[in-house]
Amino acid sequence: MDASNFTIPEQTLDRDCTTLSRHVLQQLRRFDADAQDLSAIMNRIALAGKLIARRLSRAGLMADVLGFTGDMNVQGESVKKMDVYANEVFISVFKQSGLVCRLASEEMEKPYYIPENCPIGRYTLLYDPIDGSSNVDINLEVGSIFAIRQQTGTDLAEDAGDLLTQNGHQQLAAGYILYGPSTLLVYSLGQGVHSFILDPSLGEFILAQENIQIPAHGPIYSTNEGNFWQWDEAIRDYTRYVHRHEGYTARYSGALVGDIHRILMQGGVFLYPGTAKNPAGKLRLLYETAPLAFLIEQAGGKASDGMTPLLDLVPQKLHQRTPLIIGSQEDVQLVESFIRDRQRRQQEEGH
Ligand code: FDP
Repeated sequence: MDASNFTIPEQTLDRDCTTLSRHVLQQLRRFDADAQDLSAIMNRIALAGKLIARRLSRAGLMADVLGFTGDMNVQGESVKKMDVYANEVFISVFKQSGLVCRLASEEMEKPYYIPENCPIGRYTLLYDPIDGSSNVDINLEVGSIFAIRQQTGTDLAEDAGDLLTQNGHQQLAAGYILYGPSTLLVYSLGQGVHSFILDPSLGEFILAQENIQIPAHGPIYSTNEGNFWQWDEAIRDYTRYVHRHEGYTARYSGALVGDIHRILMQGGVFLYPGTAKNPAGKLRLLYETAPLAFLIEQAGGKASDGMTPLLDLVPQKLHQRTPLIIGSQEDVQLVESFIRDRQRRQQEEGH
């Protein structure tokens, strides 16, 4: 038999063996207890992703998966059954894991404490269990967003005060899981951005792409233009600009994770600016915008609230919202230039 026949299975095997936990250890280039912890935390996040993906794939066939619970969450939004399920999945995979001491999600008013993990697990998991939940009932893509932070202080008062002293640079890792035609996990430990695809036959996330770089400029602008008349004039000016110039195309799926993933791969900008009714916009700093900003910056992109780099923002409250302009360097800079111009003109006019 020709010896070259052996090279293909070897390559395939090598690829199939690069699982998420192995990749984390390779990235950290150490095997100490902290590295093992981070690898184990990522493994648990992956397990949560698998459980959520499994339920989503059968949602239409099972009772009590789709639709609303009838309750409102802490943000005043109607809660979907999938939001509750996914939130609890993250809690259950971390209970008795010895890994994280606190979990904070946009679905819970206060963090969920796991005191038995506290002497060992000094980490906090911040997450949005189902992002883009309006897509769940119509079988379109949704996502989960996560970030890992080191807990500082004892937090005996259980008010998570230390989270209100940290900016986004202090995230140890961040990423998202995209539940689309395949289930994709994209993460960064602060050393580049890497994607994994869930291989259902193995039940493992397998490395798909390492060191993803976002294009410096791209054609896509992604925003809910239904809010046009509620936006500040600067954002309206930017939107008029892309309408009048060639080379731009609009894409907006209603699920932030899906829209961000498209921009990560193809370039462009996602905008969720403030509106007249909600000047801070809709998206949450700790669970959505800071993790995504960490990831996109690691891929060579840029993220801001229009004025300040997103990762410099320190929340004043747990569920703080922030405007978000994120994506390719040049496209984010273009949006920011419209904001600065408008402010300069307002100052000149003495507003
Ligand atoms: P959803 O409320 O459906 O969970 O996270 C909030 C989010 O979705 C994003 O995923 C999405 O980009 C955005 O809100 C959609 O909001 P609008 O309907 O206001 O455009």
